[in-house]
Amino acid sequence: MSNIDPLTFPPGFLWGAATASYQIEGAAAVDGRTPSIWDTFSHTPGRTKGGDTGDVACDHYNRYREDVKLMADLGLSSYRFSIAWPRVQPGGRGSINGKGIDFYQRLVDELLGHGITPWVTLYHWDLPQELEDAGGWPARDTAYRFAEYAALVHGALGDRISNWTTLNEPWCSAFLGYASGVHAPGRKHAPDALAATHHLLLGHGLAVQAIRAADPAAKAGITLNLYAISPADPSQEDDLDAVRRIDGLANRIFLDPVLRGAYPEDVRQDLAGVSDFGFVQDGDLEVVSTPLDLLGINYYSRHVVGAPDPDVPAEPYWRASTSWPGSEHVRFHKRPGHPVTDMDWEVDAPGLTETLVRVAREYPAIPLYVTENGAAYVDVPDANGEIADIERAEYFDAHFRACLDAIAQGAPLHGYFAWSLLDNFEWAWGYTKRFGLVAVDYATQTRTLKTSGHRYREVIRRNGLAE
Ligand code: PNW
Repeated sequence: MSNIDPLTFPPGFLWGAATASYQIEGAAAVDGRTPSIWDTFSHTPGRTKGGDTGDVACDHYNRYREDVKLMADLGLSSYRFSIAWPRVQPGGRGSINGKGIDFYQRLVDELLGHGITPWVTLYHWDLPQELEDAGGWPARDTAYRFAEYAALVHGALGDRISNWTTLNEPWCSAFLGYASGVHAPGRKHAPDALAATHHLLLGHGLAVQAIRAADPAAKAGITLNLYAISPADPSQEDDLDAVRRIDGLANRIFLDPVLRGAYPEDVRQDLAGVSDFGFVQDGDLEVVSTPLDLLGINYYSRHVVGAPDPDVPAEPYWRASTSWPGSEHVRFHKRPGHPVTDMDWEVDAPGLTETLVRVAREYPAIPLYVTENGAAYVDVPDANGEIADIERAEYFDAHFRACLDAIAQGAPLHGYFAWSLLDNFEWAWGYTKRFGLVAVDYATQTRTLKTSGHRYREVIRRNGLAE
């Protein structure tokens, strides 16, 4: 895929924006929806910033028409959203809930009516609470329940949707959900995180098979949050080994089983004291590695890691050792003077190029999509109520360039989804972190396109960058 003009994307490049059900929908208890693990978690005191919940969020359930209009104004070619499992199959078992699926029917029709391709994620973290009560992802049965749910949704929407993503970021579901417990369901038992990893991937494979059985032409994939990783000091053996370990737990523990059909041997050894991987049954890895049509990559930042260092300051949760079983002695570093976003994540656009090129070189050929990329910053409206979010606009611009660099180096990148269309419920951070191209005033539910949104519209219009 070589480009004549180095600032132009390949013809047909997909330009999108992404959201997730629990982060935007609200309407948590209407039309038969039952609680998900995120309802339970966010309603448990002390779990989210300020006790924020997704009860109302962006009220997208009631305002989706207005939101689709915003997408059309931006010129999006695609919209990535997720389906709330407890809305369409309350409790995670049994038949489809007509009122719940009807919302997605209306949303999809609205998108298609505006020429926007729906890009569906089946699971963006809102597991029905009943399934968590029955064991959650550490229980093998949840994988079968997920495949059944996938088949139900496909049966209802398969005639109008061709792109299916099974899971969003299983690393977060497994490690933040069951090891460090900073995400729902908030459990803190490292062996469970490994069992959850396997059952998420098994559920993914089973779901792909169910969708393919119903429609051989359906396109199916998974979205992983991948990281560029580098050593604090490349001359130190210990730091290089820390890179190997964190790359193993963040990237390869998902990429290898899904794209190569095996868990990485070194990762299994690192984890020997945590889990014997006894949950892997004969035939599972064939299911997990069911061939895919595409891989979604969510990229935000780089991890810089090294051997333990008593001078390295205390860790924020996503660098906390509890999120990285088997790598407890690794230290995550913050490079002095390096720019960070409001999440305290380092801005590292070359890491996106590196990640895309690495996947293209090291794994079997598969079309790649950036399914999330974006930045939280504190937005300050000016006197006219406009939000001149220059830092976010520059973050996006740098990452568009990183995509072009990856394409120039041969990565088969076919699309890019900005995270996020709207400011929304940022999980454990509640409403305190804003990622939107569109600002949301939660008191009035007023939407305002930010400067980054205006600039994104120009990029989409040109299918490239201005200079
Ligand atoms: C992703 N971490 O979450 C999710 O897919 C989105 O729902 C979310 O809003 C977005 O990125 C921004 O956070 C992540 O701690 C949450 O490493 C936490 C981590 C990574 C991704």
